[in-house]
Amino acid sequence: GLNITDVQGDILIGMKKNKELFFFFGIKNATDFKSKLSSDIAPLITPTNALLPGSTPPDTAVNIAFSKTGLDTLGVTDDLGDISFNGGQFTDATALGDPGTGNWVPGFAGTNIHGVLLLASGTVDNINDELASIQSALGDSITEIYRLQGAARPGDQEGHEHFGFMDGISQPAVNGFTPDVHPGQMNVSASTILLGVDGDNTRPPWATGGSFLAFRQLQQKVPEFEKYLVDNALDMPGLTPQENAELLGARFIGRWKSGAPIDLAPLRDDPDLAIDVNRNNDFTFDHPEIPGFDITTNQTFCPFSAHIRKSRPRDDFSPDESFTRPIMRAGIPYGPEVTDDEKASNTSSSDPSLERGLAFVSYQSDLNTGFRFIQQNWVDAADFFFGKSHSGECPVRQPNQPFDPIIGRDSNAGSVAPPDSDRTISGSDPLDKNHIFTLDIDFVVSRGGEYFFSPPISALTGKLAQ
Ligand code: N7H
Repeated sequence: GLNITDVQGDILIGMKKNKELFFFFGIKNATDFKSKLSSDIAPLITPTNALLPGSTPPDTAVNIAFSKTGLDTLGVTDDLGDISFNGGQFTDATALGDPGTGNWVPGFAGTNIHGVLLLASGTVDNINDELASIQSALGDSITEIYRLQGAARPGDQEGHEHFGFMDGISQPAVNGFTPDVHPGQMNVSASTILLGVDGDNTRPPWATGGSFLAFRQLQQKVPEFEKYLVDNALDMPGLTPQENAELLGARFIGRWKSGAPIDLAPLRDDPDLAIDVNRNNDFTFDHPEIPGFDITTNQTFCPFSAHIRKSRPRDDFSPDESFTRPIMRAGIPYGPEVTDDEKASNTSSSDPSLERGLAFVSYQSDLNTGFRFIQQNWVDAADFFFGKSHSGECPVRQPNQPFDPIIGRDSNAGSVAPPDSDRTISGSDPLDKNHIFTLDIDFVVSRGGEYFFSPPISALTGKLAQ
């Protein structure tokens, strides 16, 4: 079985607090750091079992993870078996579809970040207290490079990301860990998330139970997104203009703001469906109940380009999702609510203190088959799904092939076609699948990030402290 007492808490279950701080640091003195890591930090790290229902979670949950240059600095040079981790995210920017690194937060540019502390609590005060005691323990052995404060959105928007959509609904069920599996959840081997388990003998033994953490700071242009939906509202008879704008947004994501999947509620939101865990994930994009329904051409329920379909194609790999790319998502929104001025001008403020978005976190045992694969080969790839181009079987990118309108970029990945700066998609209009939407603005802007290894807790007093 899995030794979950040794697995950091954020990986399988998530620290799930209202506030979460990401504190990125460089290691200045490896010898001092190692000794403090073992004596002072390791005891603070929150294991999975402490977050299970029925246990009393700490006021502030703490996790820690290291970049490749961080492990190198500690003298830990074992190959963990992940090329993307070894290269770091900065060199990966173009491959991920970022238009260069000009928009990157300076701290992420390069390979200076050695590690990240993740602190989660109900209040920022708790987090700051915990951070202060960690910093006083580590003293001059580390230096702060950057910090990002995440927070759940207020009031009834709690759990919703900044565009207004409920997040965190669909997560893989990990065999041997997830207690009750809900219909539609992807069943995966623990080895897709954790290193060294379920027959994976390709990693150093000390890394068993660890996981790679992909961090991305993804800015969201909320007023611009809202305006785009209004300006390009659909034309479904019987719906108000407002409902037609909402419908377009739902078809961009694949779920309504409530979380109800459009594959089951194609025309109108269904709040009861949204909160019913036995139904809100129980769909495949196929509709055998409808005579003649063809999953390879029919987009009336869910467009091929919808964010949740691009990132988890379900029965598009029919019949059994055999080609799965599971990731555990553990992100949190950051930044304030949209201000009245921004609303009135339909424009995001350039004031850095008003930047908002998603502090994206995903865990996987191999970045190149997890986050990176999804972003590069599915989300950014206009010619995915295979054979589902709208304009015929065309190896060259056509202007109407489907990007993910939320996070898709033309990185030219796996495609023979040149990158296209005007993102154009079709399939989003249920009345006319050839209706082309020109996404003349990026609703999500990458501010960069880094790849980390979240080690098993035993390594903090063992391998990493030696
Ligand atoms: Fe996505 N959003 O609000 O638009 N995402 N995501 N994501 N995402 C999901 O089903 C969003 C991003 C996945 O199993 C939902 O839990 C935003 C990246 C995957 O059916 C919503 C951003 C990557 C799923 C959003 C963003 C993914 C998923 C529905 C960036 C990976 C599960 C809630 C700012 C490369 C799919 C849910 C499934 C769901 C949003 C980023 C992947 C609402 C705003 C970078 C695998």
